[in-house]
Amino acid sequence: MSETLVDTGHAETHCVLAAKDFASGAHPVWCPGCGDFGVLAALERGLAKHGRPPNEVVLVSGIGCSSRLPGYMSCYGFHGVHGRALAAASGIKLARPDLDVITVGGDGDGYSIGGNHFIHACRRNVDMLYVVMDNRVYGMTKGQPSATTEPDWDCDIAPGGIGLRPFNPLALAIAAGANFVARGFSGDPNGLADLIVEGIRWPGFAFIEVLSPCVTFRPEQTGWKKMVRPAALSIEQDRAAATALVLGDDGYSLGVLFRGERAAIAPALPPQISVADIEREFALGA
Ligand SMILES: Cc1ncc(C[n+]2csc(CCOP(=O)(O)OP(=O)(O)O)c2C)c(N)n1
Ligand code: SF4
Repeated sequence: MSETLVDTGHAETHCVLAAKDFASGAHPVWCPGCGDFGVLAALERGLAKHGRPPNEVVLVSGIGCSSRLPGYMSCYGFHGVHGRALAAASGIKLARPDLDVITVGGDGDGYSIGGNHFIHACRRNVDMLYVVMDNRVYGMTKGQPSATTEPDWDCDIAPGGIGLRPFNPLALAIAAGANFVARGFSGDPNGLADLIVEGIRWPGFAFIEVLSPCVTFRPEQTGWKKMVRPAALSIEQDRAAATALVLGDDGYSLGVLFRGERAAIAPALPPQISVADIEREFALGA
């Protein structure tokens, strides 16, 4: 791996990398055919293309099949509690703005139990990337409806469907203040890798909603490959127009749907503090 230093305000290393440099070697326990395999491949390819070495990247997740992903990659990782990944990621980015921080997880983790944190992460606009593997179901706990499940999806826990309107994560992200909003598909790992590179580099909170089928509890989602298509339009700056665009969309348009330029929270590196400094601060009688 050859290295060059580029001037980005922080000391950032840029290298020639391959996707395999980000593979941990651990074999995923996901069901054969799970969409999350495609997202893993896209992250490995995207990070290699982005060019920062594994020791300058942190992957953060909550709980769920999709949230296992950091264990399958070679870089720093934080596997937290259910629905609280974005809080941990924000703290990591504020303490270490020199690192690239990427949060990954599922729709249950990010939109149901973590819905409040999602909205406020968009509002705070901390400079990081959030990738949600949306399969419109809680896969890990065997198939309960989530915040994005269709109202008429019939399952054991809700015969005939839950009858509730699913929420639209892209509209929510744009309205709450995210700076970059895109949709990808696990069946197109190269297209998703490009979105990941752009999302990492875009200043502020970047959100990529990924259609990632759960072949075990939602086998009909394998049909998504026939429904997805490139988005006809992408909106810059105008949040009202972008919200109207994503609300009017059928949910299968892929690509960057919105780019904004709200001021991002991207603090300078805090001063280095040693353990001795902290001990002095707390010394009794000092
Ligand atoms: C506080 C808490 N509540 C509930 C659970 C049980 N639980 C584990 S994973 C999960 C849902 C995961 O769904 P999703 O984020 O969509 O991920 P998927 O498994 O579909 O990838 C739930 C409810 C938990 N671990 N912690
Ligand atoms: S249960 Fe669904 S989400 Fe979980 S690994 Fe299997 S296919 Fe993937």
